[in-house]
Amino acid sequence: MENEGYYLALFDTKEEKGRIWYRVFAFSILVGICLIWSYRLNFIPQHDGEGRRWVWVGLFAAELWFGFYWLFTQASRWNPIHRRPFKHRLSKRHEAEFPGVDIFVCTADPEKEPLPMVMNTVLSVMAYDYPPEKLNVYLSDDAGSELTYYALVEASKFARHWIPFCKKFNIQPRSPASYFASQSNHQSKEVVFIQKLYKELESRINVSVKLGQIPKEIRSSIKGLSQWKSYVSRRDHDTLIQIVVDGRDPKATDVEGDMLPTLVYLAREKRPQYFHNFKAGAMNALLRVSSQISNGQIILNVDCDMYSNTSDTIKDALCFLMDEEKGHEVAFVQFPQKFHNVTKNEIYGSSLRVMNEVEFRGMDGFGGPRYLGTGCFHRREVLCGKKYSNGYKNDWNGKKYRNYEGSIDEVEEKVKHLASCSYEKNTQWGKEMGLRYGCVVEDGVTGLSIQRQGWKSIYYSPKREAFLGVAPTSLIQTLVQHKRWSEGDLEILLSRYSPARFGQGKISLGLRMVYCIYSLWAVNSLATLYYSTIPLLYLLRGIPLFPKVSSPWFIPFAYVTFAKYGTSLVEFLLTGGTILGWWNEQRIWLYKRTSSYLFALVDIVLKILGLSNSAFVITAKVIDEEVSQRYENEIMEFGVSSPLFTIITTISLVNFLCFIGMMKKVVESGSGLVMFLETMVLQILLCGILIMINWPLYQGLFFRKDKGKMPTSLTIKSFILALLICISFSFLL
Ligand SMILES: *[C@@H]1O[C@H](CO)[C@@H](O)[C@H](O)[C@H]1NC(C)=O
Ligand SMILES: CC(=O)N[C@H]1CO[C@H](CO)[C@@H](O)[C@@H]1O
Repeated sequence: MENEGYYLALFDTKEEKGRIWYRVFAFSILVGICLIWSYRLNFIPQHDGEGRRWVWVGLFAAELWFGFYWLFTQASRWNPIHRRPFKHRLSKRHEAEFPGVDIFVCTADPEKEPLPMVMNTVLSVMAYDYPPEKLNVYLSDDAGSELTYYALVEASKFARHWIPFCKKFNIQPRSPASYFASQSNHQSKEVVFIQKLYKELESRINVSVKLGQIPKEIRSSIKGLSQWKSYVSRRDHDTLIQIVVDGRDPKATDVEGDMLPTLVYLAREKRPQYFHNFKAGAMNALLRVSSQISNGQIILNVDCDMYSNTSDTIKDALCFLMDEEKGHEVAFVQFPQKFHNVTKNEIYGSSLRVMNEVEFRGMDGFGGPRYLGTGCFHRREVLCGKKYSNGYKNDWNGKKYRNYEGSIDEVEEKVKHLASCSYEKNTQWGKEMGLRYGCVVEDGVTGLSIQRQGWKSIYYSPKREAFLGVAPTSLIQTLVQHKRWSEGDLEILLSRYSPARFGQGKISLGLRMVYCIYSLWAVNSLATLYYSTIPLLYLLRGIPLFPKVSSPWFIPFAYVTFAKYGTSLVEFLLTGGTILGWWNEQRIWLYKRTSSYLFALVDIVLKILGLSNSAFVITAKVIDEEVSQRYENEIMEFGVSSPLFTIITTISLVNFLCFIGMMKKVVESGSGLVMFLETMVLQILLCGILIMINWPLYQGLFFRKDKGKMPTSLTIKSFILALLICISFSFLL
């Protein structure tokens, strides 16, 4: 019972059980790491035969690095928490004062981001269980494509049937494509009807995409197309804005006569001479334009591939933001980034399982997760630069929403300049207001700068996923995506918001350390590259770099390795993964570290030296049939030539040659065999494990015939490189 004066919170927070045991265990690993360091220090080779001393120092440096990096990863496991919202209490107490919610969907390229997918996302968020007069959906189209606009108009017509259908039968999920995919064959009349409408929508969109234009006979019936008259290219056009559904209009109803959410199409102005700041620029234009149309106090932004899988997510988020006691500290509520198309064993490790279920909970325990750029609810004020102050309270009642007056045309004309290229000149936009510019992971910087102003954030990962997107479906997509992420996160470390800077801002040490996990991804590449090649090359020459089995120093090496990988496996299984999935993830980590992160690091160094300027690459969400087939069968996709591949291939071939060399040694060693095994066992194991890890790569190099195999020219090039490395190493030193 809820009595006056007796306050029941809208959410609760639970600490994870068994934290103490975990801390003891982590401490034991730390002891092991220290022993490894002291082994390296105690046994530095005295005479510098065969460069062994320098190699030794290098190994020490790598182990030192791994040890410190491991410490950062422990910060995220120190204090994990779980959140639980109470929606029924929210509805009971606050139904009348629910705030306006503006939903931003960002798309940038109709070729890489298929229009039906984008429209499914839009439809799924329009169908939220939330008062429609308080719900507003904005589609930002950074390509300024007429076809995207046309698709949105068609989708809005379909929404008139779809939304009442969703509410009447309370169906989940509310993205039509995934709803129909989950239906069996026996369907009611209503489902058949609505599915037919959906198929028509889809085919209309696809026909226009195929034609490359809106069919002539339809053109005249679509409002607002005249705006495209002055359109030159996607990098050169006026602001294009159209209120597709005007939520104020009493005639804008669905087929049951209920109100519809406002729906707005926006393509901000683009000119070649102005830098557009990618998604951050688009979001800031949306923030300004929406403030003049709906001015919702809460902003949800999603990427265009990320549909809503649960219709009451808004209410979940509001529990955290509207809680009378703690809600006023919370700047944003972040939901995990999950994907609907990961296969069982996650061949590209793209479900980000441990990050989502372990590390972000740990961040939450220290004051809040980072902002991921999608699936996140913000307070508008905070996103627009409001600093936290003690005693801050949001007045949920006092705000007007939909505060525009005049006809649609007048409003559109009035807000156009807010999305113009020159608007931000000499303003705080991109600096203190809106999403912050100057970093390829604009979301990371923005979240951090909000936290630095004293705000908290909340991480909530519900059982039934709130948002589902599309994960990369080929190796190159994965590697490119991670190059961007690691590069951006390293930029954060070097920026003025850097988690390494003390003395300003108000975030805890723990949170800074967790941020560093990601910021240091790129730097990890060096130690990994070293560790996965040098010990093998020394194995080739029969020179030991690790303690022998019979030595007591062997124990810390064995313990740390087992404990670390054991924990990693257990974490992976506990968060719902499979053993093979874990194994696949180890491979992806190796590849990411030796290629994506290395390139990111080099790029950053070049940038610091003023020699390069990196660009935002959109990961394509379209894949052809064959690639899709291989993805579903969990066969690794190579297929293209890329320097990222050259490097992993070369390393894997060096590894292979070393393995052959080692086998030769074993065969030739005769009576020295036991001795050889005893002194070299860790290097042999390392070599063997890397061979197993690389197995799918060898298949792609030598055995496969399909189009997804490694291109022959790249294979030859890498083979020559690997041979040169091994030969020069054998002779020169
Ligand atoms: C998405 O929603 C559907 C329907 O509610 C549910 O069955 C499914 O498990 C959800 N997907 C995930 C990955 O949680
Ligand atoms: C875009 C894409 O790759 N979609 C695929 C995601 O995964 C599902 C099932 O695994 C496929 O059916 C989709 O084609």
